[in-house]
Amino acid sequence: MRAFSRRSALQAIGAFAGTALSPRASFAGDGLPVLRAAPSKAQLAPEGYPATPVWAYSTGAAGTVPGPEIRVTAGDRVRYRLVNDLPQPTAVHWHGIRIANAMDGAAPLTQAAVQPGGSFGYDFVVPDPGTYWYHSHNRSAEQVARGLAGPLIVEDQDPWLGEDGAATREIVMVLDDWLLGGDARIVEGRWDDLHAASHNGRMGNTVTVNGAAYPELAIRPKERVRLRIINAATDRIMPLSFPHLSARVIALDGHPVMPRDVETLVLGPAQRADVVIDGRSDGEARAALLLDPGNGEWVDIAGFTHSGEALSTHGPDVRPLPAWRTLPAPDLSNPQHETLLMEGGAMRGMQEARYNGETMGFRELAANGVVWAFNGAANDMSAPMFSANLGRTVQLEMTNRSMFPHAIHLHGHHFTVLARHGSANTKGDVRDTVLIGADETVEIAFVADNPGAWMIHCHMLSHQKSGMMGWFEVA
Ligand SMILES: [Cu+2]
Repeated sequence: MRAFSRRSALQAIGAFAGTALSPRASFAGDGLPVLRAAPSKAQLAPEGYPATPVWAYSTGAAGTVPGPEIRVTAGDRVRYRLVNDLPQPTAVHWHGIRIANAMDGAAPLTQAAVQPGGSFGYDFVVPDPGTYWYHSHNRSAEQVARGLAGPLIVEDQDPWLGEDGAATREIVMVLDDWLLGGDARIVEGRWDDLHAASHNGRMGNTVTVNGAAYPELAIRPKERVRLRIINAATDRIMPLSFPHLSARVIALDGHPVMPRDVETLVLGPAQRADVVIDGRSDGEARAALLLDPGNGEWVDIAGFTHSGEALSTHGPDVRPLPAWRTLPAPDLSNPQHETLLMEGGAMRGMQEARYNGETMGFRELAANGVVWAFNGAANDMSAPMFSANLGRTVQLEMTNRSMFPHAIHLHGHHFTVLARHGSANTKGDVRDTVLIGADETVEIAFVADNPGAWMIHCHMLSHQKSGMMGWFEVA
């Protein structure tokens, strides 16, 4: 999968450049800080290759990939005026935030996409701490692939960093997957590739961490660090491994879990994990972050280079994150039962499905760019898949009858995984995006406590585009 080889120049410690809110932030006429979406350039491939033309967010200076880090504290308001300087309509979705419906950015359901030259004011409160991200939610298979994504970090009101057993420092790691040609330009003209869409989606050939290929991150021996890892890829599932670093997961999709050892961390598109690592104590100078590109051959996508004095401020146990106090527990005594059936894709195509109000056969669907369906309908936005009364617990059984995994994302809510299904899920985990393997069924439950029209879709954006999208209503 590697288009570009690691070069020794990149091994230098400090090659990594983090993102931060620009001190030169600009403001719109209404006083909102500007979040601009515009063409830009980024050095995605190793030095020596040309910079890649991208579409990127900025809050003042030139656009970067990933977009500028937005960092707030739980309970804070986030306010931005999205200014669209792209050649296409766009909208921003604040992924995983249990947000007011009108601010969800899920075009065309919760707002009309913002036309080129236009703008839209986002103003919302973030209720829950955790690791989130923001990204384009219009033509997102193309717009996210072009770079429109950035980290959104919500700090807890209660302290954790620096406490007994916690980390002393954190590193945000936005992982992405780019399909680049030999000139380091994003491969064009394949946005409607039905072959890719009916398989695992549009796979890249260059994995970046914070917009750089093969960065080296500096840590100290024994140093305990919290990694906030975000899979911003459009379609790539990322199995990750952290040999020699005693990795333990402390949160998934922003929500705390009891710290647990992790050998292989599988992050589907849009999923996040907070992972505590301890720097090596064996005198070795480097540890790798490894990724399995799908063939079982683990590749080195970033390094942790150890230098300086050992920093041992902790025992073996990891301090759990403070619990959320904001999420109602599902009432499973009398839930509203709903089902989601996923069908289609290569090797097990659909006989027929409803699309645009018509029942179509396989060939006609494909001619319309459709190869997947939810409950027998493809991208049906005419009516909700189900409606729940405000405050009702919904128990949703999701069955994947296809040969490919899917990363199902519910907007506006976090849900509890009710049972262990497949290798990727653990009973009781609270998430906003769940991986469902081929021929697996996953049951989740959530309290429908957020009124509005909420999208539910596969976050493999090639799948979303080609049929795996719908919505549910809370009223
Ligand atoms: Cu999918």
